[in-house]
Amino acid sequence: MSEKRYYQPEIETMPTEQIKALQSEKLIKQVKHVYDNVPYYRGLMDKKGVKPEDIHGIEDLYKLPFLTKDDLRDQYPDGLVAVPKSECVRIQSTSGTTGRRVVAFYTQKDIDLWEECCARAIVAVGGTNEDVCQVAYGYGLFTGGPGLNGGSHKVGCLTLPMSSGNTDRQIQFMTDLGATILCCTPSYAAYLGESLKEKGISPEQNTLKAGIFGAEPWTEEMRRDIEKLLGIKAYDIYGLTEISGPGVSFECEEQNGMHINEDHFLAETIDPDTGEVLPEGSKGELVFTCLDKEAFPLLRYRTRDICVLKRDKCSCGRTHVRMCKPMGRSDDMLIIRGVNVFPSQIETVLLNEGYSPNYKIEVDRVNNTDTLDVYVELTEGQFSDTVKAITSAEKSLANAIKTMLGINPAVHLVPPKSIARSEGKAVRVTDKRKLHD
Ligand code: DLL
Repeated sequence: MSEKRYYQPEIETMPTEQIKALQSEKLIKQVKHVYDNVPYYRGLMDKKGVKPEDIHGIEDLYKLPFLTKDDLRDQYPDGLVAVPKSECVRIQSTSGTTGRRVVAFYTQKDIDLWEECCARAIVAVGGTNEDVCQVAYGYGLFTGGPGLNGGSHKVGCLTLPMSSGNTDRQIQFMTDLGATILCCTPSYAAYLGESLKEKGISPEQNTLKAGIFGAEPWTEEMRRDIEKLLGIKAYDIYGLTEISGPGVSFECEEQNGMHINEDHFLAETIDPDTGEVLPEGSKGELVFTCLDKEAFPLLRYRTRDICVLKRDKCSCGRTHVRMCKPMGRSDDMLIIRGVNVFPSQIETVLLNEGYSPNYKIEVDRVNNTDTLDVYVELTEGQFSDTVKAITSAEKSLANAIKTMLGINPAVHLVPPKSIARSEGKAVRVTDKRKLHD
């Protein structure tokens, strides 16, 4: 891209000292807002002996207590909401089961700021009102579709709200309406690329120029594959429901780390074991404080994503700190086909269905699609069944897991004592995908 483009140039290129001053000013107000309106967080602050008056700027951030996903589950559905319900206009929610879901609330202003973050990401890949933006992230509770849809409107692109799946229709609309920017998960982008190839549509024949891909880990190799398959530049975008959704950070033309929208989200990295704040440049767990959010203003939220922050100058001209691709998680959450999965959810189903807790989970990526295999040991009593009975038991267990997770596993019932026992902690999950470099 020759000409440098920003959606909000004065903010995106603001000198670091100025951003920090802005963050301090917002933090002081936000802590007071949360303390006054969220009894649960007020309780955490009181327990730690910290009052809003103790926060004079971002240098005091470390005094505030952390929030974790457990706090969010504990306060399900609305214990962390900081404004009257009458001021909320939307909820979004994480993938996962009812008990595990996190419900995020938004005021109209929250939605506007979130969409602006997505608009910054679209403009960063060269998007203008001349573009046709095909949004193939899921719509509904998932933040991917609604977030990029809103960003695309703000930029003035012609928006194709395709949602995920139905590949033939995606290809038809992409071709007939001349889509230039594609937004979806990287695995779906790769799948779409393969499907185009099968239909004999070459990368030169499609109208796409850029893609905005995120919501799951992907490698540099996968980026190169997608770029080749679709004949585009493929950009990363990061975010999480708890903090708003996609657009917490996004890649610029340098494709070298994602700029965090620092005017809205204050980022730290911490040691996941001790909670100690690490200097920028060290690998640690990413923690976010929402500086502007009204309805669901999480302070020091532990994302469990492990990554490195870097503040060296970026030649795109943006000054906001960059994060590397997440390098893993400090909990056991897996992201399979875009769905957040905890191994304990699978264990719950097995036990409910009368199986032993001797199982193993294998995740892989075949032809750019995630696979989930669950191996479950039968007891001596269960094993005397016929092959027909076992096959039907596998099917019904697969259905039960699908109901819990929303994704289809391959279930393999295996003979008693055939799954290796571990001497220490059970190692139940093998993730064969190479998800980061
Ligand atoms: O995945 C929001 C999103 C939608 C981001 C569309 C980008 C594009 P959740 O479902 O709440 O929200 O999942 C959040 O997904 O904590 C990371 O572990 C992971 N994740 C998100 N983006 C990336 C990425 C959306 N670019 C969780 N690379 C986060 C690696 C990502 N992991």
